[in-house]
Amino acid sequence: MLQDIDYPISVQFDFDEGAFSPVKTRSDRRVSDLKMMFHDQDAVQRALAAGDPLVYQILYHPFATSKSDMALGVSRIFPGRIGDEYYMTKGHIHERDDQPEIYFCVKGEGYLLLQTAGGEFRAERWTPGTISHIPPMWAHRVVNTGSDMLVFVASYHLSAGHDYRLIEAKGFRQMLVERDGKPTFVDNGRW
Ligand code: M6P
Ligand code: ZN
Repeated sequence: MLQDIDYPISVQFDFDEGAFSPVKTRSDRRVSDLKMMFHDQDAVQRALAAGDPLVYQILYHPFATSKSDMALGVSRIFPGRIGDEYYMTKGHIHERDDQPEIYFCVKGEGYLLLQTAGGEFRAERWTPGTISHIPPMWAHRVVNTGSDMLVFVASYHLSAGHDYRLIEAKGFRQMLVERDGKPTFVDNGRW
């Protein structure tokens, strides 16, 4: 039923900008919003004192109708590190255990980290054009290991829900840190 659709049906993505318009909401995530996610807490304090830099932005648009509701998200992760650890999203698992997600890397380079509640871990290397399916019950986080912005498009069901507790408690099994100028996986001591 056309009259049930929350217009617009389409938004326009600008590949140079790494953003679409119109945007329903934009959220800024700063170091203060994910300070417990980084392993080097002294470096977190230095970053906060230096102005609490922006780590990533989420552009969001719900496509809601009376019968279905998909969400479109575009995340823009700035290049940078806290200490030796690269900027990344907080990471979450869906509240609904039957809900997957599609992530599409359009700009930049990095890794998608996936992990189950039991601690099974996977990492997928991302370059522009990589499209990843996130299965239900796998937590997901994206890490920007490049020197430019990493931009990815996300599509998921509005009812999926975000649960941050698992990742806030222990993080992912492995962290991405810079060693000799290169992104390197190291074990996370909290596991
Ligand atoms: C994608 C989607 C969003 C998510 C965002 C940032 O756009 O998965 O649902 O909010 O990435 O990820 P996080 O919420 O883990 O910080
Ligand atoms: Zn998700």
